[in-house]
Amino acid sequence: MAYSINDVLADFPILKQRVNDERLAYLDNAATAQRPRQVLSALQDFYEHDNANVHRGVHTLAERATKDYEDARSKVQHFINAQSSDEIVFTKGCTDGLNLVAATYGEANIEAGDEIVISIMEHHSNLIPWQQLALRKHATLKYIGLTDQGQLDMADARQKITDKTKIVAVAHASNVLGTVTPLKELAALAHQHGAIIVGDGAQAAPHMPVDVRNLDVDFYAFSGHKMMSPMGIGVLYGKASLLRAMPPYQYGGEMISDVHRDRSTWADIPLKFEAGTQNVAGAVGLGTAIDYLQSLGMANVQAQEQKLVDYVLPKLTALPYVTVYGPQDPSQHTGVIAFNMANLHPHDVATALDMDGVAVRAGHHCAQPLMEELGLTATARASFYFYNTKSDADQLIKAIKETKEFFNGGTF
Ligand code: 7TS
Repeated sequence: MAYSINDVLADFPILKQRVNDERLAYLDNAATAQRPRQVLSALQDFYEHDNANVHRGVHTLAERATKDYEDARSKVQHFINAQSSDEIVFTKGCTDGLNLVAATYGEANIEAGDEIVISIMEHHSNLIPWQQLALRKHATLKYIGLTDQGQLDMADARQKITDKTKIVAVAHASNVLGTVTPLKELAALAHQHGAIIVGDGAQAAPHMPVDVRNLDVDFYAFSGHKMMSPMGIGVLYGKASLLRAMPPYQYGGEMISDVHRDRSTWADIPLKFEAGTQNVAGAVGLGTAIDYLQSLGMANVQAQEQKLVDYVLPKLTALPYVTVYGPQDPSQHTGVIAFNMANLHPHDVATALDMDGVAVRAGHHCAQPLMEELGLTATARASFYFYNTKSDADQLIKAIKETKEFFNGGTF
C-alpha cells in the first residue's frame, strides 16, 4: 500500500525550511539524500547508550556496539537479498567499494592482454579504478556505447564482451541520463564469457528493489548517504567464494587472524576487508535508513518517483528552450533528469533556480567521458526522491520559466 506523503514529510525537518525566501524544493537527491528524524535519533541513541569500538571488547558497551553493527549488516543483507551477511562488506561509500574490487580482485586476476568492459555513461568512480588497473596491467579498457535514447546499447555490449573480457563493470542506473541498465542480462552475458560483473548501485539501491541473487551480479557497490544514512558509510556486496579468494584491501587492526614478525594470516570475510576502526554509527544509521525504506516498501518508493517523473518530464520536454537528456519516455526514465536551457550555462541555471528555492546540481556530474560523447561540457540536473511532491515539480517548472525571463526578457 502506498504511504502518506504528509507522514513522510513530517520526518524530514530539513525540507520544511525556506531558502532565499522561498519554499525549499530539494531536487539534488542524486548527490545526497536527506536524513529522516529516525536516522538522526538512531545516531543520538547509539552515542548516548552504546558507543564503543566493535569486535574487540568484552565489556557490555562493546558487546552492544558490536551487536548494533552486525545487526546493521544483516539488515543490508536482507535489503539486497544476499545469501549471507558475510557477503556484506562495510565501506566508506560506493567509490571505496569499487576501488576495493579493482585493487584486490582486479590486481589478482587481470593480466596483460585481458579486457575490462565498462559503459560510456559511468560515473568516474566506476571508470577511473578500471582505467588505472588496465594501465597498470597493460590490459584494454572498452566502453559499451548508448542508443539514441541514451540507453545502454545491448547490441554493442554483445560485441564488446568477448572471451578476452575478465571484468564487466556497469552502473545499475545512470546519474545523468536517468536510465536503468539491463544488469541481469549483462551478468548473464559476462558469465557466458567467463567474466565477472560488478554493479554500481549508487543510483539504484536507494530507489528500487534490488535482489543481488536474482541479478546474479558478482559484486554490487552503493553508498549509504544517497539513501538517508550518514555520509562515510557504504556497502560492497560480493559473492562469498570471490571475497574469500581475494587478497585484502588494507592492512591493520581487526582484519587479521594471526600476525607474526615475518608473516600474517587474514580474518575470514567480511572482516578481512574491514581494517581499522569502522564507521559503526554510520552503519547503525544505514540500518535505520533501511528500516525506514522497508517500512514504506521499495516498490512504493519506486512507484512514487515514477509518478513524479510521469508528471514533470512531459512538462519539461514541452518547453522549447529546454533539452532533456536520456529517454524522453517517462516510463524509461528514473527520477534523475539532466537538462539544459538554450545556451545558458548550467551553473547560471542552477544559481537562478536556487534564487527560487530549487536545489539542483550543475556540472559534468563526474561523468566527463559521457559529456564528451553527448557533445556537452555540463548540464543542470534535477533528481527526485520518494519525499518529493508535485509541488516540488511545479516549483521547478515555474523557476525554469522565471529563469528564462530573467536571462533573456523571455525572447530566446
Ligand atoms: N556511482 C554513481 C552512479 C554515482 O552517481 C556516484 C555519486 C558514485 C558512484 C560515487 O558515490 P560516492 O558516494 O562514493 O561519492 N554520484 C554523485 C552525483 O551524481 N552527484 O554527486 C555525487
